Amino acid sequence: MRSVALFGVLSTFIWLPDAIAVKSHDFKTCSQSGFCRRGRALAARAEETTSWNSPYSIDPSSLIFSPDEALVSAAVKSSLYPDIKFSLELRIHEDGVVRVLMDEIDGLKQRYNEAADWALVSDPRLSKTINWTTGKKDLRAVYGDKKDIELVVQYDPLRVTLLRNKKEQIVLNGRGLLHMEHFRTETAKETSEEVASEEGGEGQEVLQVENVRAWFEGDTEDAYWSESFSSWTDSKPKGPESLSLDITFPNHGHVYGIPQHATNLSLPSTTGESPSYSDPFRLYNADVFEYLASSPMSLYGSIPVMHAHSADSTVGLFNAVGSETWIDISYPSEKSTQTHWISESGIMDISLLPGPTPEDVFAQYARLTGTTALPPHWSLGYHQCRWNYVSSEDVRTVQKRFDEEDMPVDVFWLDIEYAQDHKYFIWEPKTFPDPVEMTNDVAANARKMVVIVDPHLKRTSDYPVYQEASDFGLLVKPNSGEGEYEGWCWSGSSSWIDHFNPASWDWWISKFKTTKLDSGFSWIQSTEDVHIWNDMNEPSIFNGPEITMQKDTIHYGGWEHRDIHNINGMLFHNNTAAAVRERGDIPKRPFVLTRSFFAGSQRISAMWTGDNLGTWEHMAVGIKMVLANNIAGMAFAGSDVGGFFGNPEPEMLIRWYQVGIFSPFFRAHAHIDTKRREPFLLDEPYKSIVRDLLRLRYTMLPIWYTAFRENSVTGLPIVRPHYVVFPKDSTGFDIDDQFFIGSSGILVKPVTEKEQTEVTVYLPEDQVYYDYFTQQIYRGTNKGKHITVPAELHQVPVFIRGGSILPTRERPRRSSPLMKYDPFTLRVALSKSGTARGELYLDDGITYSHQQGELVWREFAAEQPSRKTTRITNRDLASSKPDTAVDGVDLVKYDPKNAFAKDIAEVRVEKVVVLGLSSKPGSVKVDGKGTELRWEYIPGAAASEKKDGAAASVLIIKDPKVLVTEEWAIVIS
Ligand code: NBV
Repeated sequence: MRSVALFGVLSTFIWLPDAIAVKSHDFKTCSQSGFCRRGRALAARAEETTSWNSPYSIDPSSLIFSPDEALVSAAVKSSLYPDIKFSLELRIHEDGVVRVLMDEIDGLKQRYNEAADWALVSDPRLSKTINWTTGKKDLRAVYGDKKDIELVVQYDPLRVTLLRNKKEQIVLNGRGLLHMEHFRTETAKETSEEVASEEGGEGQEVLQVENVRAWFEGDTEDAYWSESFSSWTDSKPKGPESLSLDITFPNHGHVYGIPQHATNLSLPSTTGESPSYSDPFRLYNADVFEYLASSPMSLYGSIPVMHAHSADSTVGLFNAVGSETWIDISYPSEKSTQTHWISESGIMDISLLPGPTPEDVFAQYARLTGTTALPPHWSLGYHQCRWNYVSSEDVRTVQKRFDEEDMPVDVFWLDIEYAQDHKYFIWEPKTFPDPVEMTNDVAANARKMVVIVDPHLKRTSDYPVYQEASDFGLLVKPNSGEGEYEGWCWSGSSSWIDHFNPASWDWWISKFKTTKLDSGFSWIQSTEDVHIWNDMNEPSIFNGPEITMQKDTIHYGGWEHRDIHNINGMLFHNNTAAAVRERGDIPKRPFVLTRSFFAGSQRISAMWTGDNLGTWEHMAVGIKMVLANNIAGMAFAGSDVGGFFGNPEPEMLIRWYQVGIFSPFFRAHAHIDTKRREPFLLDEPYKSIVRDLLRLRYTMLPIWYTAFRENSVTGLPIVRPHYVVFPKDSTGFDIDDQFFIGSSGILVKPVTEKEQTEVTVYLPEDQVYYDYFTQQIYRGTNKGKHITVPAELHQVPVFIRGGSILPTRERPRRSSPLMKYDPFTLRVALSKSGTARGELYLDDGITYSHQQGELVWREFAAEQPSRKTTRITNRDLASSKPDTAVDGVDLVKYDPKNAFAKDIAEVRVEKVVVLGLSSKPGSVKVDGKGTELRWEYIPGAAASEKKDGAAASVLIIKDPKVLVTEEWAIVIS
């Protein structure tokens, strides 16, 4: 066993900037993981053999169709093991998604089959319009509105192909790498050999079978029955049970997704020349100390969802698997992608998302696993964190300093040192003698606190949370299946709650109650203004293999940790979020930040990219990681601003704030050994630059919140890479350093390199783009175009796509709730043809009343009814889209005069700025009112202008006396 004390000391208190190095030896490579080795060896043998054929086939006589034909099942056999039975099931969903399930039947054991139960938001609705045609060689279904999708299930060898317009989109087992290792007994091989020699004549035949098996499976039983890594041995009581499957996209040259990895958005090949990408991408939630900025290694969370993209179409794939999974990617040509998925255990449960547009794929994935619940509005503000604010006085001082410097902030965070002996919930009385008063002082400025609750429970009887969990038998069990699993973490000797055990759910929820319970501990030392941070939930265990839990530990239902490892962190943060939501009289939206996550985590929590380094590379890769998480549905994402490790110089810190203000989740955080770096500590001019950046974030909160609403309904990402917005523009397919915010039309390219004074920005279309700050015009072309723009330290390149209307709130406030009644500014950025549109979504930002229709959702539009007239209108959107859901709840009760709308009835538009008018107007009036409005016109280029860098004309309409919640039209003529 490693030296626990030494690890603690090293990882906690020493950070050597010159010796940044991931401890690679702590984590397995594919060649150190038995099943990955076997999977890759299988692929290598297939590659070498021209006559390679998959041994798996369907018995056509076994096909059974459900009455409506949406579901078909069949018996599958492997020619290598004729006695072993497998089942295949295909389900076609209403939206065209195809779910492919395969399992071993009547095996010696049961494969883990509950991953989808945790990941899926509900039971998908099956199609009612499928008609299968059974042929001699295959089974086919043609479906879709245009009857352009075809699913072909070939019998022998088994192969599943999804086509659109006769073009192959996704092929399963096209390369014959499918291998579901059946359960066997350790002595099985010897027995067959014995039989062979005893039975003489038949011996030859048996040996031949053995040879064929060896040809397919290898002949060494490599790591079948136990496996060692470093000083640990995995007892593998179930023996081999891995699943290998090749998934090919014959007509798609780019794949994206499968977070979390520190890598490019367009995923690099893992089978090519690059020494950094010689291993497959790995999904095995892990606490990787000082992770590399470019690597296929695992990180804290896993979402097995992938997009495959070409200018023709986008398709997706969701693999509901909770065990360790490795994914090889190769690009046999510029236009095609091969992937090979190797999982340690679990059934096959793969959903093919037919697209054909990125929007469709997001919707299809959202129907499976859900969307981000609308978070509390304040959580889109700025979060100030550090390991650690050391006392309640420290918190008060930090708050005071923000206020003295007029810097907005919404949330102060407390890391593990608030807790006595790292017994979470229990305040250290010496440093935090008055937690409720402290929280109230923060709340007095309409701010919140977020406090960390890690999953390791100190094993001591004076810690009621541990003691209760132990008494109720809620803890994970060691491999014997008896007693309590014990490991080492911040709290020393610790145990972990088994959140797979339903009995733990209500109990965990009760721990967060802020009132006294009849029996048991509850957190009376907290208030409803305290929200929660779940860290270390991979789970991170200092003395465990790969810093996590032994795979043979036992969870509820007798499942091994190996089966559920990647799901484990999600259950913890989901139950925490339920607890935070339910602790008061009125359910309020919880904010829970999680480090570990899985498919479905988006429904309830935000994530961050863990312990990044204070380097430019990490700053840059953080953007790509946040984009990848957005692709995979986990949209409420961000990276530690400033870098967790290290002491960023002011230039780096400023650039990092420029990244942070454009991340869905915006938090500054720092390691305990770093120097204090709160923005108020900066010297001038840096301090003022950061103040302006913080204010810019707050100005744009309406845009962010509107993007969150859209994401919560459609699954469309909050930050969007180019291929999502311009799926036909192949130049954008590799771009991951600039992105759009929601549907707002904002394009951002943060600077992530030292000493930059200008940057190149790609404009993907023949449209005008306005510099957000200078209003200069840049004009893209149909083929796309690169422009170079200034990017001095105080400048972050932000553009408004012509045709957008941005609602902002420009009055500086201390925190976002204080902006509730502030007036709006509308920036109308006319398109080259003189039109524009934008949306604004608002609700109380705290409760669930929006699900009862208490909301305001407006559309602003600019049109040119005649050459000389521009009309800017505001109309209600919610009532014109009565079937539109928010948070998955239909707006059946929507009434434009709802309580929230009444509450903000007086909120007005204080300024309208129109960019790109072609000439000075003669008059500006509110339609139906005779009086001329106050306005000012600064002559400049029209939206149709093609000269880059020219300043656009700007019309500023001052206080037009129009309300946000009312219909009106402003006529410029
Ligand atoms: O709780 C301490 C840290 C936390 O600040 C950080 O954000 C987490 O990612 N935590 C990890 C544990 C130890 C890090 C070395």
